[in-house]
Amino acid sequence: MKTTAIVNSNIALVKYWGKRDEKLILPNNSNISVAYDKLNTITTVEFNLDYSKDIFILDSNEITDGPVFKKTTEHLNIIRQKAGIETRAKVVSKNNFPTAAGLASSASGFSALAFAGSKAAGLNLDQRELSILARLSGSGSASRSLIGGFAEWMKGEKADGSDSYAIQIAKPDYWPEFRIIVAIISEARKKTSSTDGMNLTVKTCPLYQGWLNTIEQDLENVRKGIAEKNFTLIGSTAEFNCLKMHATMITTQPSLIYWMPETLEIIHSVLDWRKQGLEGYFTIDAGPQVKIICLEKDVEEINNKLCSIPSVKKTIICKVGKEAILTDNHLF
Ligand code: 2P0
Repeated sequence: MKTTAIVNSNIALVKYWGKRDEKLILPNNSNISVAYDKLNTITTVEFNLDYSKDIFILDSNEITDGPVFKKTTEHLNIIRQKAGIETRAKVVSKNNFPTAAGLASSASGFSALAFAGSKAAGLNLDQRELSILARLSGSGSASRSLIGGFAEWMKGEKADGSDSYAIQIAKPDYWPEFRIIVAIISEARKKTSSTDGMNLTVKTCPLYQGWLNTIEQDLENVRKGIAEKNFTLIGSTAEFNCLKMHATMITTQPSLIYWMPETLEIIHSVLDWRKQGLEGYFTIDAGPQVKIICLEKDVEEINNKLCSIPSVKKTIICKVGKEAILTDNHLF
């Protein structure tokens, strides 16, 4: 009854921002991501009659209350119900990158919980069922993280969410030259969670409908860009999509400004470098970090330039990551 999963985090090229169903975590729009090979969560889950309550240890700290604890126990309840057991669990989880700082820790974290938890409970779910379970954990982007490679989370049409799950649209080794550079400028936790932020945007942002109106075009461009390995099409679409999402965040009431001055400094630098012929495109999630996508031929030059910006604390150069795996290297 003890299982350990390793799941890569992911970065969206077409973002998920807003839900059509808050309880089932169903998105207003389909979205496409690529897995990071170097950012991951490792999670061990054990169901054991010796435990009188669920225990959750994240990055060496025991969590006993708050939204993350609530989501974790609720997710364990879903797994218990599916497996027909009532046993309590111990969950130990570690991220190899800063938690809740805009690097999609909830995506890999809840995905790893779904994968390790369902196996530990004796369930043998296929990829579609796992993607749905990961989404129900309370983090929509978790549905994409198990998949690896390039993944599309289809918004689906059904009220019960049975057609809302992620599929792989290109394998991890499909595009060996594809790179994502993560520039870390702050390791502070964000002030407004994605869940709260996107709900506020849907309720109060006057530009939100405009965001939804242009999504299909962005999805089409990114799918085409992947199929044809047209990097310019993917990069320019992803950058534009990110700016549109942030436009809705900024015009939410009260305003959600995830950028810091250093974020803008990198944005301007990437735009300048591109004018000089260095092809990188930025994308930013619900946090201050900037991720730059580029091809192998330019990665060293872009990374050197990034590292020469004083506010960049460190960079992590990633290739396209693989699907989730199970391991016998348990955390306890
Ligand atoms: C994404 N983000 O597509 C977008 C871009 C953040 C900005 O998915 O409410 O933690 O738990 O479903 O999955 C982060 O949102 O939010 C996210 P919930 P989640 O990657």
